[in-house]
Amino acid sequence: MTTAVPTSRPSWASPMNDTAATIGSALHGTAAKAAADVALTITESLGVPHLIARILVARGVTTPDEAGVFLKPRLDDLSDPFLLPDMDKGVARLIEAVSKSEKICIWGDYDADGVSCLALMFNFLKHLGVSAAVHIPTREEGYGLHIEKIEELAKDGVCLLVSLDCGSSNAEEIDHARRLGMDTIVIDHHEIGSEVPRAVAVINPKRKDSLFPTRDLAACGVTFFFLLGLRRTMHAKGLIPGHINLKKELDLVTIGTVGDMVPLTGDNRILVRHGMEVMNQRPRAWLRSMLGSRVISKGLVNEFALGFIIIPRINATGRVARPHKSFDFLVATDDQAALALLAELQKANTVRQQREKKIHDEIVSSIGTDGLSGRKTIVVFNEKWHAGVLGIVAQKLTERFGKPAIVITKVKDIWKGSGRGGDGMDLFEAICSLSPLLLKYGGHKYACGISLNEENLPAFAEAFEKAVEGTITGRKRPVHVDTAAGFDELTSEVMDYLEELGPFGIGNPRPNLLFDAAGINAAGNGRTRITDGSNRTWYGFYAAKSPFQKSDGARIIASPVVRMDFGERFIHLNIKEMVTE
Ligand SMILES: [Mn+2]
Repeated sequence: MTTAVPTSRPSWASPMNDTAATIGSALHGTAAKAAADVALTITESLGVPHLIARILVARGVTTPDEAGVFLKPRLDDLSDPFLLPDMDKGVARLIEAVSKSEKICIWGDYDADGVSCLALMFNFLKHLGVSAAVHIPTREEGYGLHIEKIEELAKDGVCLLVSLDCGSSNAEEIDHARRLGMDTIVIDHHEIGSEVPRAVAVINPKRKDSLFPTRDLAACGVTFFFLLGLRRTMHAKGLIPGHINLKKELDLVTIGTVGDMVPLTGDNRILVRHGMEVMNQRPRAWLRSMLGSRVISKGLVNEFALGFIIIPRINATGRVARPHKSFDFLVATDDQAALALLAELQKANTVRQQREKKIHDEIVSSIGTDGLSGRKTIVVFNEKWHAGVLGIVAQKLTERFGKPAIVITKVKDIWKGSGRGGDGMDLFEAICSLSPLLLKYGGHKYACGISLNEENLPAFAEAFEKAVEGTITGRKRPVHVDTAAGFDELTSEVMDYLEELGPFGIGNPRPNLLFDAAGINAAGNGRTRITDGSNRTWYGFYAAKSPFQKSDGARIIASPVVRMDFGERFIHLNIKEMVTE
């Protein structure tokens, strides 16, 4: 019962392309009447403004109870960890390893989600007096479990391997580990085939037999639920003296959850909401270093700080240096150590930006400013490009030219590429249809990774162009609208309530409202002046590519935000779409 179309990127990220608006409601007749009734009941029983109630209904809320949970989600509202498959087996095996003092290795991934999982698990084991070995493969080694390293770990006497944010597609490696006397617990969230690896436990909400309500957890979410289950079981058995505080670990869960771009709904929203609170109230050493050195300028940790400052820095070490630095940073307990590690992260981030810019500029100058105007796709390759930044470069090309882009480089003897798709097409579907030309491939609707042999490069570029030509619908992603609203509904109280609908991001974008404006004018400096029916003036910002015509009346889709100007609160309208016909 929602008219909202989730965006593929956070609502606070770069402005969306000008798109055809879906104005008006998809709800008609009895459905619309039912929605209006629910909104009224929510307003009456909770005393929330009617506009807020309508937005809640647009986001799938059907009762006042659900509305209450949405506005004030408690950690107690999190799903039961034991609804995840194999949870009991995984918990039992880890407890056995701890009680027998077995050597444990935790194996992760080099991105923000992978590193956060490791930090979560490491911190918990440290509480239990266990010092686990930590392995993070570099990009050169490649994602996932590897036979060579597993053999090395076996020689070192590791009995239990905990595979975090990876492992779901490593059946062979896990079999090999078992033959060497090493058990494996997989804690992951990647798609998993019908053949589940024969590990002691494969804890993954995407398993077909999973009963867990939130299918789209990031791996750090799965890890957090594992730790909740582990803590509960250890308490019941009297194995933990005192209390282990897991709430303070929610900063890590937030980094991985936002970093992996999973929808901020259900359990994810609860985790990130409380994670933001934890970060603002009790920043740990890693965050104190960022606040103290003004990498985050104000003392305000929000969606913007996460998406544009924190996560890119955590990711940068895995792209251009050693991912271990980010892990060390996140588990640091000493302020001096955190500060020194921050300097390394900052350096990695600068290098990352430089490499990205160099490749991007090179591509743009080679394909021309029109982005190969005759073609629907951009496929470019060069053996000198650095593999760690290809995805970001592809993203920028897609945003700039509005075409799916795949950027490919040579790693050892094979060519590896990273792609981003555009509106109105399914990138993964297009790639699947080209599998005969590829060695490996993976991804989803908007992003993919591929590897192929050199001789197939030109054929792949041609075949990709054809595949996309066939699938592209030409339909642009519509701007979502939660509900129509009146200007007189934009009160200070409503603005406070709007923030309670956050944290905003993928799956939970900032509300967009449809207004009837009496007049619209350009007001200089990119600002737009809007006059409402009562002749009041509002200001907004319209990030359109083409300037709009002055108009005596228009419907606008806008997201209201509070801005501080000269110490005063102003309601500012971020205009997403203008409908002037
Ligand atoms: Mn992940």
